[in-house]
Amino acid sequence: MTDGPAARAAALRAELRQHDYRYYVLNDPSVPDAEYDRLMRALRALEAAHPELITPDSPTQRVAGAPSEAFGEVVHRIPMLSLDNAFSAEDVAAFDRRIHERLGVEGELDYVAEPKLDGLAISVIYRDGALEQAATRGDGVTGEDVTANVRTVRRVPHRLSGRAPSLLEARGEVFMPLKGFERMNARARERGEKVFVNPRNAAAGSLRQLDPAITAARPLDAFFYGLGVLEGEPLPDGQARLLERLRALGLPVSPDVRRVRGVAGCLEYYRDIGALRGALPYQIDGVVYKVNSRADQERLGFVSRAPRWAIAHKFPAEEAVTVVRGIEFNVGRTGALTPIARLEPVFVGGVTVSNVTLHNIDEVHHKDVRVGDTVIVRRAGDVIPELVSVVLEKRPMNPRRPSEPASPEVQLPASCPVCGSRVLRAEGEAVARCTGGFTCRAQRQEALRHFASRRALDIEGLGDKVVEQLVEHELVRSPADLYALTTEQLAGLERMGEKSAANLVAAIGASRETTLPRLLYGLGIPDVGEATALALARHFGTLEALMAADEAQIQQVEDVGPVVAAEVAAFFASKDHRNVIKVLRDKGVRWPDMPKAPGEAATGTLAGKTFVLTGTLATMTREEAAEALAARGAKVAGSVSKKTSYVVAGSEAGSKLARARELGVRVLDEDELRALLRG
Ligand code: 5U1
Repeated sequence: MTDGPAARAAALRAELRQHDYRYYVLNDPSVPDAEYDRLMRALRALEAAHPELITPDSPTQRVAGAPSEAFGEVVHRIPMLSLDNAFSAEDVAAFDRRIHERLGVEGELDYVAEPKLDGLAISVIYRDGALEQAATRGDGVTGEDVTANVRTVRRVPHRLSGRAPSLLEARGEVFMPLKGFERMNARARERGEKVFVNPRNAAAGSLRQLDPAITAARPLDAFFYGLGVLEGEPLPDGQARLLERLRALGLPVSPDVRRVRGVAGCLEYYRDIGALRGALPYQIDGVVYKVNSRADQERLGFVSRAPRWAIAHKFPAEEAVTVVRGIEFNVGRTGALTPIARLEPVFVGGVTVSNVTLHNIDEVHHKDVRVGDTVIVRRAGDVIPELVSVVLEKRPMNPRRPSEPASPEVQLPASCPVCGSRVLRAEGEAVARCTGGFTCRAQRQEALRHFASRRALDIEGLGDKVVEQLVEHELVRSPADLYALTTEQLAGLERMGEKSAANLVAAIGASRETTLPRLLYGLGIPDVGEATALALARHFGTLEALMAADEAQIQQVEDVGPVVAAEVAAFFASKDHRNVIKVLRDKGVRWPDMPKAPGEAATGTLAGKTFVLTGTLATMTREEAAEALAARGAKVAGSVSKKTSYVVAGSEAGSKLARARELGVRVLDEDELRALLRG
């Protein structure tokens, strides 16, 4: 179907208006900002190509956000502007070039760089030092009177400090700090109430409450960064001085603003704040650069609704909209079935995402994800992409019964999609498992992959593709079969030459000399990670002693509870598993006995060191990192104190990172952690 430009413009306008209404009036947007920006760009491009199609009420022609009729109206003495956006270093360079050209100056310019808070813009008027009125931006010309609500925001002073000007209109942003946002949503979830999709909407929804008592109960905060009107004292000569003055008057100003020089200084700030973003206590979506000199600002002036002397440099969008093409179930090493949404590939957070895990069937039902749904996908920093929510308005409906969705609710399969064995879900457990055990190809594959992994038997060259083929051609059924493989058999596999086959046989051979903790970890006993494997090995000293132990004896091991003890006992009770161990031995796999040393002080390269892990690591889970550290004798603690030796900070690290900085505790990134683990 090829709609004409007029029809396309009308459709885009209708969709943008609908989004404006949900965003500005209901504080409940159904799509991320990036999607809104995309629609707006499409409409702008269409209007640029067909100027006859521009209508005065087109969303491209005004600042969205008509004030709600529920509040009194405030006409701003000076319109509240918005900012143009830069999305790349080139955009920033072009902004700086335009300024040089307009001012007719050369050399590096003096800028003030500030975090761009993801909140709600407000104007606050103080007369003779007393808070008189607060208003939202609204459409930039007329806002809503939210004085009673802003009075409840603790950091916004009711009286200014020191000698106050006769009239001050300060402009800034009301926002909800992340901790408060999470706490508020957790409480709402407990009570079965509606949760906010992000801190910005939570801030907007909280400030635009008709009952100020509700606003007062919400954890709001504010930072100020601009000026509307100032009477009774001279205007500061630039942005840096303005911020100093606002601070001196007792208004909160972001502690993260910085004076920078030229494009290079701006971009350095962008990188620094970007790296710190996950550790900041509030959400930001970019940074703002402002020409510092007020005289220069005045000469530069404004264009339509934005100043020429300032620009927002946005971070890459962390949320995007895409479509679910299918929902499949992956079978893992322990048989756990994990629903995976296959997506129309989408670029988000700097990478293309085609799959997201939905964790378990409860999560699928909770989010009510169905095939064909339009969904919001999020990838923040290096965090694994997640499916945030379904855009229900876009759900395809059954053409014959329009009140019913076209796709049915996703059901847990009754049988394993790989081997056809029965799928069981134990009472009270979120996870459903294939009961096929080693007869299931998927489980065999995952078990082999795990057995060969670096922290288990460490067989170099036994990658996913090789494992897949070994299982498919039935060359290997259990890890013990690996030790009977010949160069000829391996050379017959796809993409495997004589040389790599010989190398792999050699690597398998070399893995025969191993340790008891590595073997125990590599066997893939459910819930036994590296640290538990080490504790079991230390406690029992030999595999025979562990295999002879009952649940009660296994529970004697430090940090082993009844659930893990039951898993370990059940694993060794299995005839198949005992046989695998026997064949491993027969094929020459050796592990020296461990010195039995219950209660002995930890040994290892990191003995005596205390680590705290925070944020998300890119190449391992926090549990894996903790196990690897424990296996090297380190202690892993939950909170940072002066006694902490290192804090390992992944992306989105929060208060623990801030605390480490406060106490001067050494902070490691993931590469440094890996180096320590190796060393
Ligand atoms: N930090 C900051 N955010 N922000 C938003 N400064 C800033 N300035 C703005 C806006 C809309 O506008 C003025 C430059 C007009």
